[in-house]
Amino acid sequence: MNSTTALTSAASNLASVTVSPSFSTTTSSSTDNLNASIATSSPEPSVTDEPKTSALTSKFLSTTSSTTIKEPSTSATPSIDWCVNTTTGNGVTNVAFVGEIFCDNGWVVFQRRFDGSVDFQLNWNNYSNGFGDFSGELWLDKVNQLTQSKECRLRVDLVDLNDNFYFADYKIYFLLHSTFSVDDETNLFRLHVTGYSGNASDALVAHDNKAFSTADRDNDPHPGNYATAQGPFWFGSGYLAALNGEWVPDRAMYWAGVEFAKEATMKFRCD
Ligand SMILES: [Ca+2]
Repeated sequence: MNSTTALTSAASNLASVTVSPSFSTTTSSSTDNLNASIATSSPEPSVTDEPKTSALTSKFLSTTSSTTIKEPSTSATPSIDWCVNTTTGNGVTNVAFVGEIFCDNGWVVFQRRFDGSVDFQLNWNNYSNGFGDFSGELWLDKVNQLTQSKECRLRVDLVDLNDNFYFADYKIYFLLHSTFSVDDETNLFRLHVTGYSGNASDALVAHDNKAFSTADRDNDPHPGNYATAQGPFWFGSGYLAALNGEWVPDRAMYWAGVEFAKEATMKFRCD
């Protein structure tokens, strides 16, 4: 095979596995809930917001108020990251078809735990709708919608009990093929992740292509339900990570190789 043939073949293979956008053609109950929440939430600070939103507003006021918010098109543009509307890639921004998201240096944060102030042992509908708040611990819904239309990568940051920092970055793949996505609710928020690098461990290799389970929704192939004791996560017949466990001081978040973490952040970026 000469080089031209090889390139042609490689391009053909890439095309054959390209994920086609699906969020725009999918309507689910969670999408309806999202639309409902969008209708009642404003991207602009409001003094009438409830306390936790006020804290959020206060913390990020300097970022959001100095930023000219551009409304992105509802049709995704492959070269624009979801956090492009913040001048620094930090703080709260608005994505037209899902509402507010929280950006950390260009990454969309969808799970963050550091003090146990939010109960993560919650049910399916809680995870489907999201919970917590941008200034504290949170679980963001919308991940399936944001990761269906672009090439996205995942990063997990962990701090263990001795203050050692670990990360797992899922980004290495042929060309720009996506290394992270989450299916929609009808497909049980199934996780797709590959391309590990980092100093933690490739714990999520055991969770790739697994459905999400909660205590009230057992979607794992295990005879029991791992989510009952380990907290909601993408479980298979075994597990190497469980980052949404019930908060027992110092033991809420498990990651093979790190063992227990006291802080965890899961975030993604799409290009
Ligand atoms: Ca099961």
